[in-house]
Amino acid sequence: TDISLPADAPKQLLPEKHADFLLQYCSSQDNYEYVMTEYLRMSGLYWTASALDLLGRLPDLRQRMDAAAFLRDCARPDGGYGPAPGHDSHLLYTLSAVQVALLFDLRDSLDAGAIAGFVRGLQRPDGSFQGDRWGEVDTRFSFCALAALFLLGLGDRLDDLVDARAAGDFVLTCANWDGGFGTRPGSESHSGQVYCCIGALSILGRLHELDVDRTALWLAERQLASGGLNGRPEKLPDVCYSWWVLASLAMLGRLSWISGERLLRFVCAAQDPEAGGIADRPGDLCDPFHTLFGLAGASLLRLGGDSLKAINPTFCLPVDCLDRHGLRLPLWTGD
Ligand code: 3PZ
Ligand code: ZN
Repeated sequence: TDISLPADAPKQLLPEKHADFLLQYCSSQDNYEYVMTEYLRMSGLYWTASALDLLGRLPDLRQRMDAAAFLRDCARPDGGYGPAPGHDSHLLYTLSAVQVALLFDLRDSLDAGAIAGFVRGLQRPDGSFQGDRWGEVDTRFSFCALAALFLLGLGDRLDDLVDARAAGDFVLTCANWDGGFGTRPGSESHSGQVYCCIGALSILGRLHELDVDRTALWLAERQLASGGLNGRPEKLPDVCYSWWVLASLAMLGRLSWISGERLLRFVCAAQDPEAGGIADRPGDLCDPFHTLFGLAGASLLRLGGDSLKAINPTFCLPVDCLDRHGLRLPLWTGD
């Protein structure tokens, strides 16, 4: 289950094209209703802004929109954030809101205490997190909870705010025999879930408790002949998995376990050379989500020349953005 790259597909990264695509995307009504559809608009803004920042073009977006007003309108009385004004809060959009605030230098306008209270209220006795008051549990939410607290500058107070020990223990019980991780104990391994679990453990400083080589091997096996990576065995390659897998390997100090050149060729082939943007795979429709994760992957590989800023693998934010806010997570070398 793989694809072959079209012979006429682009072979170079086209950064200026992607900036045009992202800026254009936000101003087109049709697109706005598709991905920037209300139920995920806060995340859509994060994908777009983070990608533009990697390209050095965030000021263009800053000029066109009032991020401070949008954040204010999406804040909820429970301390969390919804995807758009009037929608319920959820950990997914709360993390996106904190990421947006950092990108736009609006951290001081957030009520860190209220957000921390919202996050704390979603932890369960076994250490897991539910995404909202309705109660679905998923390792994605463990990552969102810990990442939001860390990005608020509360990294050294995690133990006072939540049960950090139990949070890490829960994530570790979601490890599978194959080296991957699932949504809950015993569920099937998936690249996106592996990223969330490794990200959570990286924030907690507990990566050394993993069988690192077993996990890195499962991740490395995601690369197919096309150069692309899949989310689990027998599935098609997809550009967004280049991020989930690559960032996980970077956090484990095992980036060299896949071929960066072949992956970059796959990502380049998924670009639209006319309108800009990156799709899940060559020939498909481009969107800001795959554009961000394609660029972020290329940034981690350091093969795109000087056109991309360096990215932090745990938070998918430019390193200079984290530096500016004094946020530092010691990078683990994997041994
Ligand atoms: C996409 N979401 O549920 S979604 C997402 N997918 O909100 C955003 N790779 O229309 C965009 N597939 C495009 N712009 C797709 C985010 C999904 C992931 C779907 C997808 C990605 C292949 C089919 C889940 C972080 C946050 C959310 C997700 C993953 C990671 C869709 C479908 C789903 C969604 C949005 C639009 C096809 C963009
Ligand atoms: Zn995808």
